[in-house]
Amino acid sequence: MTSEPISHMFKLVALGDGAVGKTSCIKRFTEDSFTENYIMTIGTTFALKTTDVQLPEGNMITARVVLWDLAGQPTYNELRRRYMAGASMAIIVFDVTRPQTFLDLGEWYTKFVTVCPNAVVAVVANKIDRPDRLVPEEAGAMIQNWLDVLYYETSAKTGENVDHLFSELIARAIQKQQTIGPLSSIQDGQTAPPFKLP
Ligand SMILES: Nc1nc2c(ncn2[C@@H]2O[C@H](COP(=O)(O)OP(=O)(O)OP(=O)(O)O)[C@@H](O)[C@H]2O)c(=O)[nH]1
Ligand SMILES: [Mg+2]
Repeated sequence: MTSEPISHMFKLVALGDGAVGKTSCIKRFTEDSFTENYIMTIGTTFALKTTDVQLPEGNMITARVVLWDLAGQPTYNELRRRYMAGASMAIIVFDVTRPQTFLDLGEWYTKFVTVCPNAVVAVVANKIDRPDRLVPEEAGAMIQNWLDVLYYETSAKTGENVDHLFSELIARAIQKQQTIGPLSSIQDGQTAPPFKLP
């Protein structure tokens, strides 16, 4: 097992409806903390995280990730499109206690892959600690059949699965970059079919 110097810089964007837990997932991953109070993200913020990632062949790589946290409220649509450009990863988060946030996933996915067709996408079912869950786990299997995405169930509150989600996503982005070259060289606006081809 070898460790390479920091040579990988990635942009990750967090997408999904308002109050689903985008900021909370990022905060859990970057600071290992959680706040019960809802403080709506205004416009956009970002965080940095340097993390060691194990690739499938066993190599450890140190990746530096810039995590863009974009407000989920609809007012920021135009801003969001501009900030998605150049991302090699996205998490699209929904709240398992609010089915509408699940139904909106397809729209978020389409918006993202239109701007970043070669990025790696993870759908994140968040707030699984809540007893009033309405969207079942089976919905995740459906999403994976429909869309070309990874799927994770998380709780930013307890921390369940959050590190796992980000480290797998980053490992996939590194693998993809090794296969097709730097994702940032892909032109913005290039389109791809938003759904899996048969
Ligand atoms: N129980 C529980 N509450 C959570 C979880 N994740 C987030 N929350 C709560 O849900 C609310 C919204 O979380 P945020 O992280 O601010 O949501 P957001 O998606 O960033 O919202 P916008 O910035 O408005 O787009 C806050 O009150 C959080 O404390 C979770 O996993 N479990
Ligand atoms: Mg937020």
